[in-house]
Amino acid sequence: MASLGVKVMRPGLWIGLGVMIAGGVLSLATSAAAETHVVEMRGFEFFPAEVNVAIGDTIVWVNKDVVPHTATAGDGAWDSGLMETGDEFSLVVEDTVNVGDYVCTFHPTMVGVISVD
Ligand SMILES: [Cu+2]
Repeated sequence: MASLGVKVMRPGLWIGLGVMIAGGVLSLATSAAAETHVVEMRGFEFFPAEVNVAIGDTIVWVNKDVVPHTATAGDGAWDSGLMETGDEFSLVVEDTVNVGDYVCTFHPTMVGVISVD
C-alpha cells in the first residue's frame, strides 16, 4: 500500500512543478513586455503630447525647460508636484484610473494625453 501511495502522488507532484514553472515563465514574459515611455517637457509642451501605453508600463516625465512644470492628471488621480529643470517623475500605469488628459498646473495650455491599448 505504501508503494502504491508513492506512485499515486508522483504525477501530482510533477503536474504541480509544471504549473509553477509555467507560472514563472508567464510572469517573466509579462515583466519583459512592460515598457518605459519618456515624455519631455520642453518649449512649454509635453513631447510627445500623447503616449499610448499598456497596463504595467511606466511613463517618465523629464523637465527639459528652464522653468518648473508639473504633470497632473485631469481628475487629480496623480500629480508629479513641482518639477524643476532636470527633474524626473515616474508613473506606473496600474489601471485605467491613471489614463486620459493631464496638464501642467502652472501652464494650462500644456496638455497631454495617456491612452491605453
Ligand atoms: Cu508648465
